[in-house]
This record gives sequence, C-alpha cells and structure tokens, in this order.
Amino acid sequence: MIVLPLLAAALTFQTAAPPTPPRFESGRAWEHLRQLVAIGPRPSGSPAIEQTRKYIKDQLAAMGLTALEQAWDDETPIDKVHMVNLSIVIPGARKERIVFAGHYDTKLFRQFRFVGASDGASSAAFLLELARILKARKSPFTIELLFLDGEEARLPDWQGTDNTYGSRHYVEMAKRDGSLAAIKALILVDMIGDRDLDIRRDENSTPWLTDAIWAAAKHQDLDDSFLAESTRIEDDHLPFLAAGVPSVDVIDLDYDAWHTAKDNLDAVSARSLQIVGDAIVGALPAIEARLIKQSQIALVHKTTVRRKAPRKDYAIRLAQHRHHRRGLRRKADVVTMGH
Ligand code: 1BN
Ligand code: ZN
Repeated sequence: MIVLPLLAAALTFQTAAPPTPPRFESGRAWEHLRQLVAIGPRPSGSPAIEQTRKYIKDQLAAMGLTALEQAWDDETPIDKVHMVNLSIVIPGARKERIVFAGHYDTKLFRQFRFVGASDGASSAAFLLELARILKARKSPFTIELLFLDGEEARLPDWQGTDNTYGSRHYVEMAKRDGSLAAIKALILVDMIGDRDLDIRRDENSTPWLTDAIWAAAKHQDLDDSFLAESTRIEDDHLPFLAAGVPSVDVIDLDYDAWHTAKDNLDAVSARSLQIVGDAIVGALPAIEARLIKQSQIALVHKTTVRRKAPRKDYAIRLAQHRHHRRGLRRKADVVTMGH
C-alpha cells in the first residue's frame, strides 16, 4: 500500500514544522466592521453597545477565546453611564504582557445618525482579527486584547475628564490589583479605516515603539500611509503613558468624515485595515526583541546590585568601626593627658 507511507510522511512533516501563524486577513476584519456598523450608533450605556459586546464576545468564543468583562458605572457631565471594558488574554512564554487596545463605543450625537465606521468600528474589527492570528502564534510575551468603552466625550467637545473613561478605569484598577507592572507595552489603534489612509507619528507616544511600527511599514513599502510627519494626539494611550507604560497610538485623524454622518462604509476600506495589520504585525518581532533585551538588562542590573550590596555594607561597617576606634584612641589620649 502506498497510502500508509504517504500518510506517515505527511504526519511527520506536520509534527516537524511549527505551524506558521496565519496572516492578518483584512477580509475578515472588514466583515467584522460591516457587522458593527450594521448595529447602528453604539454610544456608551446604550442597548446597541450591549449588542456590540455580544457580537465581540460571540466572535471571540467562536475562536476559543473568552472575554472578561470589567464593568463599572461612571459619572459623566450629563449622566451616570454603565460602562464595560472587554479583556482577552492569550498566554505567551512570559507572564509580562503586550496590550493591544482600541475603543468600541461611538460618540453620542443626537442631531444625526453616527455609526462610526472608522471611529469605533475599525478598531474593534481590527482587534477581532488580531485575536485570531495571535491565538495561533507562539508569542514570547502574553498578549492582551483590550476593547475599551467610553473613549468618546459625552459632551460635544473633548474636554477635561469627559473622555477616555475606559482606559482611565482600566489603568486605575490595574494599579490597584498590582497587574500594571506586567504591562510592558501598549499598542493602541483608533480610526484606522479611512480609505485615504494618512497616519502621522504621535508626539505623545513612546518614540521607540513608534519607530518600530514605522520601520515595519517602510520595510513593506507602506510609507504612503505611515507618514514621516508628526502631530500630537490625546487618546486612550495617555492614562497608560502617565502610569509609565511605553505606548503608541496608531491613528488617522486626517479624516474629513470625522464625527460626521459621513463616517460610514463609503469612507473606509479593507485595504486600510490590511495596511495597519501588516505594519503592526510586522513590527511585533522587533517590539518583542526590544522588550526581551530590556528585561535581560534589568535582570543583570538587579543581580549586580544585589551582589554589590553586602560589599557596600561591609565597607560602611569597616569605616564605622575604624572611626569608632579612632574616637576611642582620642578619648584615651585625653584621659592620659589629664593624668
Ligand atoms: C479619537 C477619535 N478621538 C476621538 N475620537 C480622540 C481625539 C479627540 C483626537 C480630539 C483628537 C482630538
Ligand atoms: Zn471620535
């Protein structure tokens, strides 16, 4: 029988070669984006955002992933709103984590129907497709996917603390439960669906993280979309930066449809999601390598300091001992002279 040796060869091949992680498929991300937009306006606290959460959780469950809900009620300038962040953890070789985040709420507009195809749907759709490929990957760091609620201001203008409710709550809780120290980097995506994609470097973001993503984009000839120009952006990465977490915001704010009824399917494209997917997934090995090097340096530093400490103690004790003896000798001289 020729079948058996062939089957044996096929099985050997399967066990010998590690599975290559699947590529980011914008077709899948696009389908998520379409489904989210079809829900309609999804402001925090609405029945529609509850439906959005169900969609996200069901999609993750179909991939074999469980979303943890972080729920709380927050006071906004106009009302008290029930908010929920969704967190998914994909274990890696280390317990230290790289967090990928994005918001899934849409801004509340009463004057027109705002469905946030780029502003709200693109980030959530992107994270869902990222979950699929990162689950299939052997990662050196644990990966966390974070779907943030309450990014948008409740009032028309972005002012004071009337925004970034979800990220501020997450960071506060992570500080309180001691899990913040394990977060080694945050990669935030926001408004990445614009069919005419122009992403500028954000001056608030951590330079080495920004460099890693822009270098991966350049390497793949994506520098038409990842521009060398800079701008300064306030977004969900600020609470993480304030807490000392290296963070980057990948956002296209050069978007005519921003916060208008025109932020719909006509203004976005699957191609833009692919470009961002390729740049971020392409940058991940360099980001991981940098963090591994950083942790090795920190380890060497820790062991050197520990080894040096007793020597320093000994030196101090010796000096103190000598000083004490000198004092005694002086006292003895005085006594002798007095006699
Ligand atoms: C992003 C999407 N943002 C709101 N919706 C944050 C932001 C607010 C960015 C004001 C720039 C200006
Ligand atoms: Zn917005």
